[in-house]
Amino acid sequence: MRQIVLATNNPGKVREFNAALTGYHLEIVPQSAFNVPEIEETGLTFIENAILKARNAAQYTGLPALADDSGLTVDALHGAPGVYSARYAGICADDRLNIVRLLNELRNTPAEQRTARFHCVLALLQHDADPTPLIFQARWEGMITFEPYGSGGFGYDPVFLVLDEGQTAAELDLAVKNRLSHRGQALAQLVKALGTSSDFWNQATVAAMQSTG
Ligand code: ITT
Repeated sequence: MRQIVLATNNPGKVREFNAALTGYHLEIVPQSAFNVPEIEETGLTFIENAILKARNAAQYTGLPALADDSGLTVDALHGAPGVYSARYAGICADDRLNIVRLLNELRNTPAEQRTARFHCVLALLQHDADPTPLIFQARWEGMITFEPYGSGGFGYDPVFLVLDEGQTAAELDLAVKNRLSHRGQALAQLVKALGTSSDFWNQATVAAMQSTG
């Protein structure tokens, strides 16, 4: 089993990674198992923040690290909340308060103008000084509803209407969400790339041997 530290403190993401990556000879260990300290997300792009988080976890654990930086962009809000999705209602915000703010910002926006999408960037670093991180990104189109529906998922899922399904992301089974979602699609790219790249693992092994002396 190849061990990778998952550089997230979001239990919703951990659930989705575990479900999507079972059966691939990867042992995905959340960074909480190593007490990795949280790093400030100072980037202006999902890519910068994903690399910051993966590098932090790789540095702390000496393991290859995978990070997910993701968020929602809403056309009527000129792309907000974007990279600030997790803290849209303030630094101490939770999912419920973020949704309250989003629905409030959109209170005068009619149904047809409520187009939005989730973005996911995955960054996989072999070690903390890896100059060639593997980056995978995907998006998932939808519309913002006028009120929340469903109790699954996390974040903005209860207000993210998936048009083809006629349901919000919070009403979908985890397996269905993982097949369609921004994260599921980015993970599928990652699995495909790792399946064809023994090089990644060879370099990660060398880096781990060097860091343990
Ligand atoms: P980590 O940085 O520890 O991974 P985080 O929640 O702070 O956790 P981000 O900075 O990437 O992660 O913020 C992503 C936010 O975007 C997340 O908190 C949700 O509000 C939203 N989001 C991302 N993916 C989502 C999904 O699949 N469903 C609903 N909301 C999602």
